[in-house]
Amino acid sequence: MTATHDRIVLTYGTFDLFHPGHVQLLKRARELGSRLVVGLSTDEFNAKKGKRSVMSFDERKMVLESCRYVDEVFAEYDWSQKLNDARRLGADVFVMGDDWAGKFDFMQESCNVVYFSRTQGVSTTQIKTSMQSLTNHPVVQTMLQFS
Ligand code: C2G
Repeated sequence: MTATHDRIVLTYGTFDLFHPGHVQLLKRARELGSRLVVGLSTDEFNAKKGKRSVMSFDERKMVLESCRYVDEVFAEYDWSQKLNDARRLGADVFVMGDDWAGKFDFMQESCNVVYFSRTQGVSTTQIKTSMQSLTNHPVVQTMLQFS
């Protein structure tokens, strides 16, 4: 087993509206090795996932690359690329939040699979909903009419 200080960790996601749940996942993933590589979902792949991100791929990539726990970001464009990515990158550990528990066990063919518990109370969906209720507020509606 590669020592922690040499381990490459791999994870994937959309990371839209970057929030503490994302940070916590990336922090814990990075602690498992010396290098964390992230497959970032392209806008086209998100459409396949039935997701539409607020921020574009380039914007999400810029934010992710600014995160102290992330060493490299590459494009995730399909469900089928993970094993090839792991081999290409020499990944020792594959990490996802446990909303994906069991879904990527096939990755054990190439690396250790770790599912971290999701951070409760925060999600991109919740942020979007809060923003929506703000813009629907009568005071904001009035302000928007005169802006
Ligand atoms: N996450 C978390 N806690 C939250 C929200 C997200 O731990 N409150 C984790 C998710 O479990 C995931 C990562 O943060 O491991 C990124 O979450 P998303 O951007 O929602 O990623 P997703 O759309 O689930 O894409 O091929 C895998 C997909 O690309 C995963």
